Amino acid sequence: MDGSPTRSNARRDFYERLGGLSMAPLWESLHQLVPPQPAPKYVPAAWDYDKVRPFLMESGTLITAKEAVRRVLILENPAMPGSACITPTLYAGLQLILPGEIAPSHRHTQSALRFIVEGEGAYTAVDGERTIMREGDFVITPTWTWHDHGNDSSKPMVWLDGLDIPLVAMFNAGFAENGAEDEQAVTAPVGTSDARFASGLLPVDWKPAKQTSPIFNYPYARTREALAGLAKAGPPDACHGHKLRYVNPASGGAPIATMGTFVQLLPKGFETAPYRSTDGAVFSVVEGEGESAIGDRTFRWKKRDHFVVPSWAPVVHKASSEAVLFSFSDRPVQERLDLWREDRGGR
Ligand code: GTQ
Repeated sequence: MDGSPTRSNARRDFYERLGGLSMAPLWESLHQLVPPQPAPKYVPAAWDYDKVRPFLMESGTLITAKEAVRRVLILENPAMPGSACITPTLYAGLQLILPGEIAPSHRHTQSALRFIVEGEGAYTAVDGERTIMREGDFVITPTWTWHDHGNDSSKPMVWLDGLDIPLVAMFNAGFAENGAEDEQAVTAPVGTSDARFASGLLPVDWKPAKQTSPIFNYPYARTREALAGLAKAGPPDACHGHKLRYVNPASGGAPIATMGTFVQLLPKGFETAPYRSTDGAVFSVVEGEGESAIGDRTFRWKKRDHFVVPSWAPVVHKASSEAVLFSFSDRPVQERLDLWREDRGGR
């Protein structure tokens, strides 16, 4: 009887009538709903900066930063067209600000990170304090903080925007508002947060109000020094090379509650052991050249290129010159939910 045409016709008829009640049979989708291991519906992909940059510059001739509010070209996962997602939980884009331009003040519940790809001297203001940005700086715009960007330098500035837009959308927890003025009032001198929070010291009676870091610029000069020191101090990790995570000094956790950020130094000629983890990650190449095998694809990369590694896809990085990679993922969220797993292949 099982599998007979009569039986399958009866089932189809049953499903159809059941659908009328907004119900469905679990047994037809159980395997997909509870997979034996992650089976992401998005794919590895890479963006070559030599191909991307002309489009960025062309966008600068078509719309001003002010009119666009944020003049950004979204890095969209090729398997999720129209979604504005690079992974199902993360958004990434490349933002351009030309000399003299302003991206007006607004705030939203989505948190943002900036990783500076090209240029020097533009600022981001966060809740009344500006920071001047340089290549390789990692800057955060925590949830619900006022932020505007401006470029007082003589060159275009490009940075990688990483936001938790898809996560916030999944929770339907998005709120946003525009500032009364394009540029918010400056209420603290440049360097205030750095002086108060970035030296392994905290103001004596200061208590954190939220999970996000009180430091909002992690300058590359310091990051690079830490990586160089780490490389001198001991051998590279088999799977990661010399890898560090950015940290909120007040909590030991990630600087942003929803996104983890990482930076790793790969010595010249180093090849990482195959590694996978449940957090899909977006990479920005800061220095050097090499290639990454991600699942069954291999991408060559150099300074300013970007690529995405899906959840649970095995990855092997090979550096043909000494290389530095910045990356971000939803790892802190997965850790909070006791979901995060890695597979070091026994290393
Ligand atoms: O700078 O506020 O790439 O709100 C996307 C949404 C940047 C920003 C993006 C945003 C921003």
